[in-house]
Amino acid sequence: MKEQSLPTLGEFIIEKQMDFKYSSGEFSRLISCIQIASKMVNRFINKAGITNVLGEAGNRNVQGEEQQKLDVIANEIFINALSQREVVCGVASEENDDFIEIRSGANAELSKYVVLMDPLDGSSNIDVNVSVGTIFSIYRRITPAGTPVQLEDFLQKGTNQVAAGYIIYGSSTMLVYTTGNGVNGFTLDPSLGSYYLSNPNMRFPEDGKIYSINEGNYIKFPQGVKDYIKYCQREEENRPYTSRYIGSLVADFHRNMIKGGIYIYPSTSQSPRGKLRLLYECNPMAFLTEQAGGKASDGFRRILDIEPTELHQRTPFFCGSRKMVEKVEEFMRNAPE
Ligand code: AHM
Ligand code: MG
Repeated sequence: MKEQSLPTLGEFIIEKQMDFKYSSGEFSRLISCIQIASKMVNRFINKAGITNVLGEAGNRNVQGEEQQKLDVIANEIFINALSQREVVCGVASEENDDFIEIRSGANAELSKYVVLMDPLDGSSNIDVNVSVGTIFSIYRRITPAGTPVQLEDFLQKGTNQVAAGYIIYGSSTMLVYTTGNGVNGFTLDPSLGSYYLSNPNMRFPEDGKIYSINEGNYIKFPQGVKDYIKYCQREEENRPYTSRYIGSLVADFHRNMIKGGIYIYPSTSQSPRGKLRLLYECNPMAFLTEQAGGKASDGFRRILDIEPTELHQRTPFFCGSRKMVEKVEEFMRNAPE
């Protein structure tokens, strides 16, 4: 079979940079840096079963969750790559209580970008050879360049994002990102070590037939979500829908974007604000969703409009094909208190 000669991610970044007359190349370096770190993480994940990197690391993160060894490794790889290359002035991560100020070299304080990330999402799937992912969100700092980065630089509304994306470590590894001009997906050719533009201009189908939710929690869901699940299961028109839940947000999202579907992690009676974190899980996924023609909400309002107050803040999350999200919002609105 003749191989296609697709553009590499590196070529794509250079081409896009040339669209901006006064671009300094700083943003391009930042995306390149994420690309390199993702390949290092990919290498660890691919060899996980034969090296001693599976299992728990023996400590808990700020949200009280047990850290896996690979959570810690991925976190270190991304933070080191970003700080050593001096492409950002600060990083916030799911795995660190506080944001990290980066000012290791002469130019570092001049960087205008901050990154928020979940270095390895889908922790429960790490040890069992099921897809996991990295999620990242990029903002321009608000405080002046050259001064130490502040919490307010990270607590920005999702609408302020300059770029967002994810890496899915799946049956193949892909990097998918947006800078606000649509969503593009790149597949890693492991033999060449390069990402190639395999999925240009990715779009959510307007409607879909897949719903992704942890139904084991059914009894704790709000009435609107319970009603929507029953709607999905009813034999009517093009239903029942298919239920697919991997338990890795990135993987469930990726499949739904390609095939059409909805991902839901609602509030529960035990966790009224849901499980997923606004700043480095929901906002980047919401930005990608909207850029791909889908919709992302907390059941009532747009995710990207939420004014954050805490670094590790949680929110209920409904995202995917536009018509499906609108339907569940209708159930949420009409549900009795
Ligand atoms: P994590 O950041 O600790 O991995 O948690 C986030 C993950 C998502 O990827 C996934 O969709 C969800 O948690 C699964 O949670 P649950 O096991 O409660 O269904
Ligand atoms: Mg996570």
